[in-house]
Amino acid sequence: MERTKSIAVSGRSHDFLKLAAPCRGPKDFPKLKNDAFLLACRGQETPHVPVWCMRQAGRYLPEFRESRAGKDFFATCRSPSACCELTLQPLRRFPFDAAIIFSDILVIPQAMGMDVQMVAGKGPTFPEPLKEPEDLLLLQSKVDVNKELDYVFKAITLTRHKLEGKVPLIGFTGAPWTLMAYMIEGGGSTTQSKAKRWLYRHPEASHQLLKMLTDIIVEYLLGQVAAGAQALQVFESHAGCLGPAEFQEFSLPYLRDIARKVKDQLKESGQDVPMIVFAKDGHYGLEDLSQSHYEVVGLDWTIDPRSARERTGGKVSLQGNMDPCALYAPKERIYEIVKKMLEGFGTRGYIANLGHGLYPDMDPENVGAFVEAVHAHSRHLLNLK
Ligand code: 1CP
Repeated sequence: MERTKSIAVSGRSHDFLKLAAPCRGPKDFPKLKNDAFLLACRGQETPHVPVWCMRQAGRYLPEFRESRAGKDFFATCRSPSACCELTLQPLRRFPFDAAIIFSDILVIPQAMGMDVQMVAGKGPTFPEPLKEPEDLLLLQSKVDVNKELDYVFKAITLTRHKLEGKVPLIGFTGAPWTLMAYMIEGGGSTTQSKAKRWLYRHPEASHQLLKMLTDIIVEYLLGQVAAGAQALQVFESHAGCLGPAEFQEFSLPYLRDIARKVKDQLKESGQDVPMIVFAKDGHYGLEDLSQSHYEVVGLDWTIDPRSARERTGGKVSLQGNMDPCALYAPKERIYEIVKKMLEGFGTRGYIANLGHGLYPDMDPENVGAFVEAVHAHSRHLLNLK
């Protein structure tokens, strides 16, 4: 305990890391003060509806832009103290009910030996993407996750301490299909046609790559929990360009495998960490996703809250799904939109969020209004009960 206290108030993270590395373990962490998010993940009663935002650590915050100014994106990801600072920034401004570790989904392809750079004005770029199945031989198939991604684990441990138990810390990963798409496209794409070409032309090699990614992701998520993550989100950001049949074959089995394997392994050590699956634009898969071993299904804004509840039949908690662009509305209108959203989802088994990440040109004041509206209106609804 003594140790935890001195760590929590100590100024320099580097000293802390040297100190903490040999004794990593949940018992050393400060006691959690706000567990609304974790309770909601499990469908339990909460005093208010918990809320956080995808990309809450991001360019819309002036302090984020200042911290990141002139620094390479992936070098920032490799610095535990920088990740910790960027994770905490939004928490200093807004009463979010969860923190999400600052990192990126593309650290996995990097760990597999691929070069990924963040190009200004373009986004993440792979100078040498995978072109044909033979290229799989160039990848590191057996990745030593503890070595290659240790910097993420250090960032999580440090951040969990520095959060001082204020809110839980979410760890995350990209899902296999989404990572495969980046590795073949070499960056962002609207059609994912190069990656989809593999699905139709090279189904065996596609499965080989998806399996390889799944194994690494399982290790990676378990490492995040060991480092201190209290919930895990799996981002299938490119679900929308798959049709139902391709989703059934190339995404869903791997999403299920990840949750099952992570949970089985955690159970062995008596741990139970809620998992969230967010398949953007994957509404065709909602019924299946609600039966995939995840406690929470994240939703984008194209799904009506009531219909999402009906289609998931109370099997899971739901997270989402305000259109991020609604944050361009005046504050009174944001309150009205939040009110409708809360009334559609109900207050139980629900985590308010946006349907995707915040954009850089959004006004932090409106983000504050969104958080405030969720807390105020959900308390109002809960008091009526
Ligand atoms: O320089 C910068 O600041 C670039 C902006 C940025 C940020 C803030 C990128 C580049 N990544 C991140 C951090 C990040 N990425 C987080 C941090 C935690 C938080 O949410 O606050 C998370 C969870 C991610 C996950 C991520 N990266 C996803 C999944 C979520 C989603 O947006 O669907 C994806 C697809 C990426 C790839 C990526 N990284 C960055 C960009 C601009 C992109 C998208 C590129 C594209 O497809 O066009």
